[in-house]
Amino acid sequence: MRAQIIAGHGRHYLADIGSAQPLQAYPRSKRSEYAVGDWVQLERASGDQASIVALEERQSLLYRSDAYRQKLLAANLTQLIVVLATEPHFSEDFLGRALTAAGAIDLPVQIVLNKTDLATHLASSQQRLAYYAALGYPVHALSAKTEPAQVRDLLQPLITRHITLLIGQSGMGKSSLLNLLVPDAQALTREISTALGSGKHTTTTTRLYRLNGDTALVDSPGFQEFGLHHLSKSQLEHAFADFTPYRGACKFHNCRHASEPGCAIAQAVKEGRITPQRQQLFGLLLHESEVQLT
Ligand SMILES: Nc1nc2c(ncn2[C@@H]2O[C@H](COP(=O)(O)OP(=O)(O)O)[C@@H](O)[C@H]2O)c(=O)[nH]1
Ligand SMILES: [Mg+2]
Ligand SMILES: [Zn+2]
Repeated sequence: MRAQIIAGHGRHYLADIGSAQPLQAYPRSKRSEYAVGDWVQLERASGDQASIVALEERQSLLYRSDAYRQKLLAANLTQLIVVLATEPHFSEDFLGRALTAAGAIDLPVQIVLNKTDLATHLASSQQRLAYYAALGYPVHALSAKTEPAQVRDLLQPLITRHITLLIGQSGMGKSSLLNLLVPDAQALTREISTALGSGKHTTTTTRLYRLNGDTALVDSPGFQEFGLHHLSKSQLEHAFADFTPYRGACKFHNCRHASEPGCAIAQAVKEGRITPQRQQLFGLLLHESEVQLT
């Protein structure tokens, strides 16, 4: 029977088979790891228990990694929404890493700037995002708290017929947006936590909420480290949209775009066309990609 993984906790997964109650699903092989969003084949054991016997080919897989291992974020996504806020101050390092992870697998990204009602840092936040808007990332400024109806009207068409991952540092408003878009999200969240026995770990679990047949939202927990050790230099270059106009323009073909003579990226930074933060992030990510301890 075909099912979709909607949550997981250790080696214990919840699989949606379309009917009311998801099944408790366990991998057959010790080594298998599944991501929320994966389509699998189940064999029912007893009651609501099932074994996962096969994994369907993934259309996409988003993950982060440190030097030791990969951490699957979600599979079969068609879009990423990065949720930022005017307060607390959002990290451009986090935003850049999310854009890079998505860009490396050609996953479209939308940026949401939440909490526009907190006016003190609104203008500066929008200014920080203007650079990304100019790169072609759609930026939507909104307030989940004070304008829920407008937010629903704005986001609903953007997520329809998409499998969208909401990603962001904690406190930015992911759950608030989810609650606006998924009417029974809180009840569903409780059901999932109960079914997984992960009550204490609700904030560390990624969950998929199906809105209808071809629309779903995936809520992810905030996490501290967004490592991208798995990306190669050429994948990084591919994911940096602001580097694209300068491809092949550096003097040395193996240029690291730091301080080499004749670097077209360094020149663009000097002329104010690329921000120094983006050049620094590239250097950091390139360094990570070279630290392979496995
Ligand atoms: N002022 C203001 N607060 C908001 C807004 N959206 C969410 N919050 C608050 O920000 C905090 C974090 O929101 P939450 O949705 O839990 O963020 P998450 O950690 O990203 O899931 C909560 O106290 C929310 O009530 C907003 O538009 N304006
Ligand atoms: Mg949350
Ligand atoms: Zn260069």
